[in-house]
Amino acid sequence: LDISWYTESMREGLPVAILDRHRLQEQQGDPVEAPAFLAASYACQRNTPQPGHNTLLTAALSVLAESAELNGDEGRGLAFRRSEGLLRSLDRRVQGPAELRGLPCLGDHSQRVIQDLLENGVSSEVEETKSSPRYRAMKLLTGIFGVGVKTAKRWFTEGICSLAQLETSGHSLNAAQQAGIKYYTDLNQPVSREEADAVSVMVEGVVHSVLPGARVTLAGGFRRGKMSGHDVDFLITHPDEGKEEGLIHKIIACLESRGLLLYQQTTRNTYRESAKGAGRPSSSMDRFDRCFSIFKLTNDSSPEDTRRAQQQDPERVRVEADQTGSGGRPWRAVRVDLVVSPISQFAFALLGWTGSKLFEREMRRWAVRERSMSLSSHALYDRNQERYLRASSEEEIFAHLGLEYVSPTGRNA
Ligand code: DCT
Ligand code: MG
Repeated sequence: LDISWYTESMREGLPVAILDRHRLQEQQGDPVEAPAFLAASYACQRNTPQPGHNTLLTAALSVLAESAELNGDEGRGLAFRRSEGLLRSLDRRVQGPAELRGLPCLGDHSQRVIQDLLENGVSSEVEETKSSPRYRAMKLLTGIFGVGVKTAKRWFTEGICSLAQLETSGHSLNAAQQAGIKYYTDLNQPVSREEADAVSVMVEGVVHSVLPGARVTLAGGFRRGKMSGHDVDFLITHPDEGKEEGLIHKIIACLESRGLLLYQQTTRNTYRESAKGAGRPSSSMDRFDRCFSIFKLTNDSSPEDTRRAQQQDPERVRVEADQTGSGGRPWRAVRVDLVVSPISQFAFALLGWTGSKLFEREMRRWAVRERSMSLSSHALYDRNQERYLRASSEEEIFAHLGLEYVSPTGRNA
């Protein structure tokens, strides 16, 4: 098998053609050295389960990607994320570097790291990164809700490496950052699947009480089958277009009246279809009515308990949520994102909010480069036909893009 041709074809996204050629060569009796793995070049063409069969490699590449992202080096971060995504999609454990020959997405740097890991079980670069003061400080500072890379970088340059140093620095913090400091420990502890289910019951109870018939869908990592996450993402809609208008404010008011919110910041929908078509494919996810919030989740709120409590007496949930108390307090803070979409955009919103970030990014890249289309979490625009393509399910969006459907649990690139 001609590896350079194979790699080239993968880059073009033609795995089927390769398999055909492979079959043809076999029929003609050519000696064929079967590659150890076959993988298409775009993450959205692959099935990527969680956590995959190569967690030693993917965890290491994820550290390097994160370190690059924390340095503000997006390009380098993306290269490591692509390698990480490719390795997670492989259907068995990689035995040695030779098996990776010809695979797409693996740059020289990633390959060196992988070789180190496969040969020595550890990569000195990854270990050095993890223990570097800069990486540790940037991780700590961006771990504060409301603090992005730019702010953290500025603080780090001023010598701030800890929460204590930040607090004595005299910097004035905005409301989000103040909440971020207040609930720092809770918000940096992963949210479990069970906690996400308990939050789902709370959100469903509130949404249905303010707008019967509205639909609540768990999105983000939990929809992809992850067992833990940094937050819980919900997408909310109503089958009658227009009924969802103003819904976010009613939800927030109800959550607040029940004492379930520790912090919330709501942003208004600013999305309008343009007659001239979608502009640059947008990666910004903030054009829906959206609420970034911190929920107060009581310790005993298993999904069943919460459901029963709400059915019997919604007030009980409120009263319990009010029992604060330092140390051994009966609740924890959990990050929750609520997004409201009109039903006409729901399939796009669901696709966008299910992720992973790399999967979404690759889908948008595929759309532009391979189909001359712009995909966002609001719409799909065909630049050749100069019109929007409608879809009422994720399956239809994949079909418009000429992609084989990948179920949410396969989108963990
Ligand atoms: N998203 C995206 N691009 C971004 C941010 C988010 O496409 N820049 C999408 C993909 C996932 C979804 O929004 C929710 O975002 P997160 O909660 O950050 O991601 P997650 O996959 O749910 O990760 P976690 O499990 O850690 O919450
Ligand atoms: Mg999430």
